[in-house]
Amino acid sequence: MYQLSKNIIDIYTETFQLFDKNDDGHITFKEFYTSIKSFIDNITKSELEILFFLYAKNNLITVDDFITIIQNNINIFNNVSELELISAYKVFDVDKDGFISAKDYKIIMQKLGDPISDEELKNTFIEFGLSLTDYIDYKLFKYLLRDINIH
Ligand SMILES: [Ca+2]
Ligand SMILES: [Ca+2]
Repeated sequence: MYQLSKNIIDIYTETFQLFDKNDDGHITFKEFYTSIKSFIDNITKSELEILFFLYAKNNLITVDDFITIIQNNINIFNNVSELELISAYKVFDVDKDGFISAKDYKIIMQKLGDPISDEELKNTFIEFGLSLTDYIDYKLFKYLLRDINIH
């Protein structure tokens, strides 16, 4: 059910779109810095500047550059799997209220090309130990994905 491996590019693309605050298809250093800082407190501005300027063309990062950065520099971030999990969690939380509702979950499965019916949605939530009015919080999300290899 969690076919993140074949959809990882989609997830990175969605993450890129979160970074791209003004939706112009490019990430500026300011957007890059603000977004990465929201994931990782202890990364310094100069570390991010180096990363940015290594990959940026004309001081901008495209979605392809962004995917390359994540894939090539995954170990720059101390806790990369956490970064990926948080990115994925933010993508799943479609309405950005901090929790993944049944509605969010259904929308994201459709976006990922694996649409589920209301019945399947209900059964999935039951498998998670939840009812349809419950939310998947970050802790549960992490637990659910703990054995999934997302590379
Ligand atoms: Ca932008
Ligand atoms: Ca939500």
